Amino acid sequence: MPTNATVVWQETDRRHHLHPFTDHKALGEKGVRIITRADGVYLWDSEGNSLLDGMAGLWCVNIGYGRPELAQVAARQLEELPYYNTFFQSATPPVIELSEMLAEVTPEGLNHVFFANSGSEANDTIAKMARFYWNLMGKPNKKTIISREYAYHGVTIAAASLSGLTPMHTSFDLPLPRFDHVAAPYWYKHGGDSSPDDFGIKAAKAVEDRILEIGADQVAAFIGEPIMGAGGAIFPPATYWGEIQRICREHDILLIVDEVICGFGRTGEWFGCDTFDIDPDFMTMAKGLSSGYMPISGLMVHDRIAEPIVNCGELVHGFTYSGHPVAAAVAMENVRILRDEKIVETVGNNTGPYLQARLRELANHRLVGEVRGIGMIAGIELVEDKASRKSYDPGRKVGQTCRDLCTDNGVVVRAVRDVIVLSPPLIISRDEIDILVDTIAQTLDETVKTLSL
Ligand code: PXG
Repeated sequence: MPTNATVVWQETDRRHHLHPFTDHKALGEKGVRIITRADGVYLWDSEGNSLLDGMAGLWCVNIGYGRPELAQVAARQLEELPYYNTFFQSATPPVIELSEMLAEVTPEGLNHVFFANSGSEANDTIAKMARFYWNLMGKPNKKTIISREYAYHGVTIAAASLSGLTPMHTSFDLPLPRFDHVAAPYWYKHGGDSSPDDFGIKAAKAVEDRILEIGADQVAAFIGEPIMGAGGAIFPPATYWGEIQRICREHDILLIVDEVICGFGRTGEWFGCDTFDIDPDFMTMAKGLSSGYMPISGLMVHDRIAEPIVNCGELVHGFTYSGHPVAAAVAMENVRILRDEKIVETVGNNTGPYLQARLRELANHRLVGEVRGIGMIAGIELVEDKASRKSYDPGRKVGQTCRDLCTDNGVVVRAVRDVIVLSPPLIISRDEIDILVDTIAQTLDETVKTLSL
């Protein structure tokens, strides 16, 4: 039986709280899980159960929970200057210093940053900036942004239009005009008999074909996550990004890289752009920028396109909390910890390869079609038939069942369709990785039994 406090919270939540991406009727019947505290890679719920957080919250708590330095920095900033804005020729020290720090850690040429509060706001801002840029360049017809199926770029009206997950469109009559989508570089599902390298080239060619179909003079930009996260941990073949970059340059199309998940160490390098050798015009960052301790996001702008934006009059855009000083101070401390404690390097050459090697042991399990991943991000695709890569009927809810059993066994993972997705805090130790992987292995067996597969 749940405790009294849990029951009261659940009842109050049911009465008053609307949740994101939630079937409220189903939640009301089940009762919400209430997380009350966290430390390192562990969460505790209101019933005192501990859970190893294999998702770092929502792909964001890169430095792990409970770092007192971030709380102290926030408290100091709240006392000294809790708020001032960055409009009307003003700024605050944390936002200025964070801007410099971000120019240093991001790839060369990305030297200007605009701040927002969420990944969605940052991507909406980029959609506007791309329009602004081409208007300034005297090419006002260049307005279409090409994105991909399975993409997740957020939920505001432009970001949801950029996203390629169809359920996000149907409820809201989206996408807006001039947001277009092409096939994703999802080799396991769509690669057929092609080698991954050949398929990477083919998937990039789909972008070029669409550009030619629409007319390059109509296309503003292409946007992509280096590794697709919420769409199911989809890893591009090695040939993909180089070809995408060549195509964008050749057709004079801006290249936007959404690093909301990959950024700040998740791949074992600072950014997905470092992992895949991408030289973008815009880069979106959020989540790992503050390890989720405060809401903050940003978009980095390359020198080559900042020039007209900086020199051509007013940028008529901004949020009350663009560059919030407390969020900026916390983000700076977070980036300092990632840098000084060499957390990204540890993921790159120690714990990341260890996690990936341990996960590959699951590849022989009869449910597992593919294990894919790098650094601290991975997907385990569950299939009915390994040889033909055939998926289970979605009605059987194989992924969801496995995820729920993982939670019962003390480990939080995501299920996207039948892909079990992992994105643990970057500070996870080898012993904790063993617990995570061993629990998933055991749960795969339980999934087979529970569903009589
Ligand atoms: N870009 C990417 C690549 C993301 O993953 C966003 C933009 C939007 O960020 P905000 O801060 O507006 O949420 C995201 C967010 C999931 C899940 O279920 C993933 C995200 C958000 C919520 C849930 O995997 N990613």
